[in-house]
Amino acid sequence: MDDTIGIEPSTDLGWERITLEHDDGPDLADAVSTGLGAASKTLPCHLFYDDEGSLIFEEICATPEYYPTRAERTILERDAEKLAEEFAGYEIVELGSGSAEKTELLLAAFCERGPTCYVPIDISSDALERSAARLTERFPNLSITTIEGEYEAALAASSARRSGPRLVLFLGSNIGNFGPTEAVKFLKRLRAHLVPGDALLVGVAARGDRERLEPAYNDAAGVTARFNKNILVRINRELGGTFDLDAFEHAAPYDEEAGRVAMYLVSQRAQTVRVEALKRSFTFAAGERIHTEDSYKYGPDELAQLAARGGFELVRVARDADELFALSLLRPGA
Ligand code: AVJ
Repeated sequence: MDDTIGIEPSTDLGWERITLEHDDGPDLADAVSTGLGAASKTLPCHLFYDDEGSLIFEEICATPEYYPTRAERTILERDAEKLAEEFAGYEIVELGSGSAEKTELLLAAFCERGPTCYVPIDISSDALERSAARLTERFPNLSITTIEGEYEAALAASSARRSGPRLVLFLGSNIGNFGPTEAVKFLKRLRAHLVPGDALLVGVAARGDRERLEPAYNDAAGVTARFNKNILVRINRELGGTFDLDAFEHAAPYDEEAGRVAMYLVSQRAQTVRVEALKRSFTFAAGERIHTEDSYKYGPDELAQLAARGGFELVRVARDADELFALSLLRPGA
């Protein structure tokens, strides 16, 4: 998994691409076979982010209901200068960089001060290509190493090539895909890639009202529903699946106690779906659900606790005026 399968020194100045193996082909087949074969059907949420899914996610961020992106942007706009001053000369590594539109606010402040290295990590090669093209064009003194791969393998690859102190960005509430136990485990593994002097900036949406959260994950224009169903589209295209997209409905209830929005695809009738590449069929009862994502909300205090258990010390927290979102600056603990 963590073998580098391609390093391509760029023809474009200051841009290098690293490609690691990740979930297409056999990995996708395995994930689907295991997930749909389970008593309680589930599919891992990273399957959303093929090239098409990454574009749909950008559409979600622009819907009036999905507030986390805008809330985080207001914090970054306000704090970019301060962060650039504090971390000038650090290499910036980003987990799940996507379009890197918010990161661009930070990079502008860093590049203003001097040459900057940026290492975006994502599983969508298109998202990496588009963002790197845009950023190298805008910032002549930015050097970029894109790493296509999953978080941990990509982090390992980035660690092997580190050139100095690093600021790791884990923005956009991506940590919310982990429940508390997995979040702590993930932070511990992340901690192992950092050294004293490095820093971690985590952005996460706080707990909130059902009235705000449920529409954010079930927008009126149906973009989130399309995003959710993109998993089925992928299975149909990449594995010869026969999912009827109209026979599944998107659902995203908020569990107030857990502080979690869970996304499901709900079978609208009893049905059997064939997945040719697996030589397997899956039966669904009417109302049976496929669990496709958890999106936990963590307030700053909760995040500080998770961070402490994961081996980090909280330096400070920045919040937007409505306290919908928090950016926590962490340092690896001793
Ligand atoms: C990218 C994981 C942060 O959980 O809010 C958005 C993904 N899913 N709408 C989130 C998502 C449905 C998003 N994260």
